[in-house]
Amino acid sequence: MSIISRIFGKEKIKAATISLVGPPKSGKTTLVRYLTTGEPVLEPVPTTLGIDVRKNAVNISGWSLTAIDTGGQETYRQAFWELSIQQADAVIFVIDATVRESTDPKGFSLMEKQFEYLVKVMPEDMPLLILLNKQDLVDFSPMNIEEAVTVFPKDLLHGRIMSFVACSAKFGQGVQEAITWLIDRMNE
Ligand SMILES: Nc1nc2c(ncn2[C@@H]2O[C@H](COP(=O)(O)OP(=O)(O)OP(=O)(O)O)[C@@H](O)[C@H]2O)c(=O)[nH]1
Ligand SMILES: [Mg+2]
Repeated sequence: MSIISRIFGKEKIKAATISLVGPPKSGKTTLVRYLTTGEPVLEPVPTTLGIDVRKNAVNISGWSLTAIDTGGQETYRQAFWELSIQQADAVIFVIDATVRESTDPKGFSLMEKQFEYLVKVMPEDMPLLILLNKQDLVDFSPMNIEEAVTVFPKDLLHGRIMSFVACSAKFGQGVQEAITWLIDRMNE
């Protein structure tokens, strides 16, 4: 991992870059907004057109984390995901946990296809966090971790440094757990 350590005055701050990828409208930009403001994101955010490499940095537990927010549409996947991952120390794959094969077959198969692409282009030793987002939409019984484990092919996850976290980027539930997992991997 290419973690950069910098010295700011006497305090040592470690910096890392996190690539956010995943299907369109899964909540990547909402997550960035929640992380940078610490407030619920009640208004919809604009669709990401391409890649957003503005310095979306947050300081947590001695780390300065910069998010690269990547558009989820297929054209942006083809153009930017690999580039986004190449700049990163870890990847978060954000999914809308209410999208199931039975209720939204198109959305589900896009997610599967994009995940297969992701594991092809990301290094095997790069930490991968799969976020099961939109847990606040309880009326849709969003996928929990138990179900997600059956959805993601085991052979694609085998040997990877990875985890699932259920969250709501909109309200922040589970976000702390997600970031803690990533920081723990960085500290290793
Ligand atoms: N209920 C709920 N809605 C969410 C959550 N996260 C995102 N959304 C909504 O989902 C929609 C899409 O969110 P974005 O953050 O723009 O999704 P994205 O993954 O960045 O989408 P692209 O930029 O197109 O790839 C918006 O209307 C958000 O308000 C969540 O945790 N819960
Ligand atoms: Mg976006």
